[in-house]
Amino acid sequence: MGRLIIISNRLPFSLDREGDKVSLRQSSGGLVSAIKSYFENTGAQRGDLTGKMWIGVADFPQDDWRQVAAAHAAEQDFDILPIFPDKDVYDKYYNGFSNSVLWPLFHYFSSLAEYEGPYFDAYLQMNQLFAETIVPILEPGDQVWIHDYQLMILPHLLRQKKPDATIGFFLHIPFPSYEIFRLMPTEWKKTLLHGVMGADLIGFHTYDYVQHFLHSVKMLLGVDNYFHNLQYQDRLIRIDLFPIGIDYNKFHQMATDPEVEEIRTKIRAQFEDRKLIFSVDRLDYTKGLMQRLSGFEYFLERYPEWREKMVFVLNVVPSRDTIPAYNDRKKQIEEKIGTINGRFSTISWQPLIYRYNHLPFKDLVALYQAADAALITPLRDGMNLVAKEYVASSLGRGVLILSELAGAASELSEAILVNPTDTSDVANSITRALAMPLYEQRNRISLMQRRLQEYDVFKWVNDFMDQLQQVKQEQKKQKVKVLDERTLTSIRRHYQRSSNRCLLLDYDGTLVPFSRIPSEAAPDNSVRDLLTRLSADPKNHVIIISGRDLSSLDRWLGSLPVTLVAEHGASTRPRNGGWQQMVSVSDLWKDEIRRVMQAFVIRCAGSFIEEKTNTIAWHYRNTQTGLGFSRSRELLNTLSQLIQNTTLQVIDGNKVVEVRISGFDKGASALRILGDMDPDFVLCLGDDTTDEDMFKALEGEGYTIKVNNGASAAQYTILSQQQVLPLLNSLLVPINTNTPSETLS
Ligand code: GDG
Repeated sequence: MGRLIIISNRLPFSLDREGDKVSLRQSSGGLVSAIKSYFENTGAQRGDLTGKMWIGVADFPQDDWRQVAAAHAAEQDFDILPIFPDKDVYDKYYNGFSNSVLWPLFHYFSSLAEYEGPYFDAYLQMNQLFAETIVPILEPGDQVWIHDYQLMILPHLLRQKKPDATIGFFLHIPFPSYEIFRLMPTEWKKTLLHGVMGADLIGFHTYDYVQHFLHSVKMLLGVDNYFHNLQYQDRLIRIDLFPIGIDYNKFHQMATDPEVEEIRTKIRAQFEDRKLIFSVDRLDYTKGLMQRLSGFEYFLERYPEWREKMVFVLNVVPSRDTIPAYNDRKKQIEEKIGTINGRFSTISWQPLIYRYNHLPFKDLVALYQAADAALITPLRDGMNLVAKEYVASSLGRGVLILSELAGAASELSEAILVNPTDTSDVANSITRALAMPLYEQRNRISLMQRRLQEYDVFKWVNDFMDQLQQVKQEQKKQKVKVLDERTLTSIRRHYQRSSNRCLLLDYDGTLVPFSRIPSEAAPDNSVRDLLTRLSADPKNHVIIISGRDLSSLDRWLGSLPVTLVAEHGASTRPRNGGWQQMVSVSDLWKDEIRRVMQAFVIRCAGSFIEEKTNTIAWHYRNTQTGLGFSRSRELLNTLSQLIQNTTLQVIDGNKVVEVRISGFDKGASALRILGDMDPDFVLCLGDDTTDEDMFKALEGEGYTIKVNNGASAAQYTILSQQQVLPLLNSLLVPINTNTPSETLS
C-alpha cells in the first residue's frame, strides 16, 4: 500500500499567462501521453495505490503556479510537486548534458556529443536537487518510478538515503551498444550506470537495449547477469523489456467522434482523389527528416506517374530550438522542402505541404485517419508512439511505412519496414504503400491493431509495477543473513541429531586463504587435521568440491578419506575409490582459447594461464587492479564471442576468467552426490561465483553459507575465511541437547 510517484524531468503541463489570467496547457510527448492516460483511467484498476503524484521541473514561474495550484488540486486526481531550479544549472543540465551529450550519443550521433565538464557537474547537481526534493516526502510503501535519461543518477541518490525504497527506472530512448556508450569519459559512464543501478527494476523498450545495457554493466562494473537479474552491492536488480504501449481505445474510438469526422471529411475533400502521405515528428535530427525528404524527392523523380496524384503533409513540431544542432537543421529542412516543391510543383499541385506547429489532438487523429500512408522514418528512436497511434486510429485502411531503426519496428512487423538512409528503399516503399490493395492494408492493420490493443499503456504500466513488486518480494526472500550464534547453535544441534551427514566444502578462499600463486595454496596442518577428524566420524561424508585440477587436489588431499571433486565436477574421486573422468571429449578446443589468453598475458603484466585437464584459466590476481579488471572484461567479451555455438562456457570468477565444458558446475555435481546418499544433514560452504551454483542447487536441501560479504544465493554469510575452521571445528564439540532448538528455515 502506498503512492505511485512519477518522476520525470518535466511536469505533464505548462502554464500560459495572458495578462492576469494563468491557464494550464497539457504538454505533448510520449511519456506524458502514456502516464497521463494511465492516471486518468486507473482509479479502480490498482486498488493497492493510495495516491498518485508527479514530480518534475516547472517551466513556469513560481507565482503562476501559486495562482493555479488550488484549482489543479481540485480538478485532477494526482498531486503535483514542481521543482524550481536555478536557470543556469538547469540549462547546462537539460540543453547541455541531457540533450547535447546523452541524447546524441544514445541515438548514435556520437559526433554531436559535447563532452563539457560543467554539463556533467550540472547534471549531478540537478539529480541531487531532485533527490533533496523527494527524500523528505517519501513514505514507506511508496513506489517511485523515475523516467528517462535526464535522471539516470537519481535512483542511486534516493537509494543512499532510503535503502529500502521501491524504485523503478525506465529509459525511453535507446540504450546504445557498448562501443558507443564507452565513448563517454570513464568517470561519467560509470557514474551513470552506478546511478541507474540504484533502482530495483530497470526497464527498456526492446530486447536489444536490454542486452546493450547488460553488456555495459558487465564491461564497466564487472557484474554479470543471470536471466536478466543482477546482484549489485548486495541487492537483486532486474533488467527487462517493457515496450511502451498507447491508450489504444482513446485513438480507436475517435473513429466515431463527430468533430474528428468533420475535420477528416474536410481534409479528404481538400485533396480530392489524391493520395495522402502524412508524417508528424518533433524537430529532431534523430527523426531523419532530411533523409525522408531525399527519399521522397527520389520517389517523385523515379515514379513520375505519381506526380499530381499524391500529396505529402509533413508536420514538424517545434522542439529544443535553443540548441544550435536543432536550429541549423530547421533551416536545412525548410530549404530542402523549398527545393522539392520548386522542382516538382505545377500550377494546380504542390507535392509537399509543410507545417511547423503543434497540431490540436483532434486534427492529429483526423490526419492519421485521412492518410493513405504514414511515413515514419527516424534514424533512431527509442520506440516511436506516432507509428502506434497511426495504426490505432486507422479505420481499417492505410499503410505504415516505418524505419527499421525505431524500437516500434520490433512489434509492428506488418508495417513496410525501411532503412531510413536508403533513399531508393524509401522511394520504393512509398510506391508499394500507395499501390497496396485494400484487402492487404486491412489485413496488416488489423493484425497490428490487435497487438496494440492487447499491450496498451495500462498494461505497460501495470506490467512494470507488478514486476517492481515482484523484485521487492524476491529481495526480501534473498536477503543473506550474517550467521549468528543462535543459528550456529541450531546448526550444531541438527548436526548432532543426524546420522548421515554431507559436508560440501569449497577449497580456495574457503578452507584455505587465497594465495598469490595457485600452486602454493597447499593445506596446512590445521586444515588437514580438521578434515581428518571430521571424516573419522562414520556418520560424516566430507566432499571437497573445487575448481582446482585433479593433480593438485590429489597431491594435497589424496591421502584423506574424503571425496574430491576437481574442475567443478569434470573429475571426481570417491572417498574409497580412484579418480573418474566425467568428460570424454577431446581437448583440442583448448588450443584456440590458450592462444587468446596468451595474448592477454602479454598485454597484462602479472597475469598468467593455469591449465587443467578440462578447463583453462587466466588469473589476474597479481596484476595492477584497474588494468587487470579492465583486461578481464575484454577477455570475457572476446571469449564469449569465440565460444558461441560450442559446448564451452566462460566463467567470470574471483580474479580469474575460466573456460570449461558446460554441463559441469558445482551445483550439478553437488546434486549428483546428494542423490547417491540421501543425507539428513547438509552443510555447504563456499566463497566464489562458481559456489553460487551450489547454493542455488541446494536451496531447501540444507544449510548454505557464503564466506565473505556480498550478494549471494546462500542462506547465511560469515564475514571472513578465518571463521571457516572455527565453525567446522565447533561441529565436533558436543553441546547440551536439552535446550529446545531453533529452526532455520
Ligand atoms: C520519447 C522517445 C518513445 C507529436 N506531435 C504532436 C503530438 N505529438 C505526440 C504524439 C506522440 C508524442 O507526441 C510523440 O511521441 P514519440 O514516441 O514519437 O517521441 P518522444 O516524445 O521523443 O518520446 C520515443 C517515447 O519517449 C515513449 O517512450 O517512443 O522513442 O524518444 O504521442 O501523438 N500531439 C499533438 N499534436 C502534435 O502536433 N496533439
